[in-house]
Amino acid sequence: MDKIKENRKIKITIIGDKDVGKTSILNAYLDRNVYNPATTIGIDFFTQSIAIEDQRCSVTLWDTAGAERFQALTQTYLRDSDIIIVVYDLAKKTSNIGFWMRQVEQNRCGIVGILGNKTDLTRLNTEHLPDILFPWTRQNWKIVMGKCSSRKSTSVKTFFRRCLKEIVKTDLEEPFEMPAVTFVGKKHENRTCCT
Ligand SMILES: Nc1nc2c(ncn2[C@@H]2O[C@H](COP(=O)(O)OP(=O)(O)OP(=O)(O)O)[C@@H](O)[C@H]2O)c(=O)[nH]1
Ligand SMILES: [Mg+2]
Repeated sequence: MDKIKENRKIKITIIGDKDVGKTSILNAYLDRNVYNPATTIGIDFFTQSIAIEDQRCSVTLWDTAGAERFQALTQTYLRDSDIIIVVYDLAKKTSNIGFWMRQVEQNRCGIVGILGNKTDLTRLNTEHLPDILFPWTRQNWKIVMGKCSSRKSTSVKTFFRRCLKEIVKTDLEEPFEMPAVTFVGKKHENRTCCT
């Protein structure tokens, strides 16, 4: 229970194709009113202090660039992430989630968020995501799925909160331990299989 009072450090990294809205989502989450951000070059980061349940959390948010030439750099920032959020564009026919999940699987992280952005536009994506995600569902992580629009900051905040709650919940889960086996009863010394 002492854990609850500590300041929990949480690293969130946001990835996905260029222009899906990663920076816009972070701007919405942090209440920064930037509507058309410049394309991300390399990497950006922001920090935030937030309370989830009774747990105080210092959150570092890493915003990566979707452009292909930055993919090696993005991979290095995925390391040690507690939460990786894969963003895709609901206004595009295909999501490219398979590609990003292959980047995710090379890292250990507790929570993977799959976030469809641009709900304010006409939805063109008709993919059945559970089928796409099926190869990864047996991994040792939790998948949190949701949709948002960076134009509607509450939708973004709700999704991030869901992911953060999962982390705090996981922290509180006691590790499973096999109970020590003790045999109670009379000792049968010199017993053989036939006696
Ligand atoms: N309609 C609408 N447009 C959005 C939304 N989110 C982002 N956009 C627009 O999509 C474009 C790309 O947004 P960014 O946030 O720069 O995308 P990004 O994923 O960070 O792109 P890179 O940094 O290049 O990887 C911009 O013109 C945004 O204004 C949304 O929810 N709705
Ligand atoms: Mg960006």
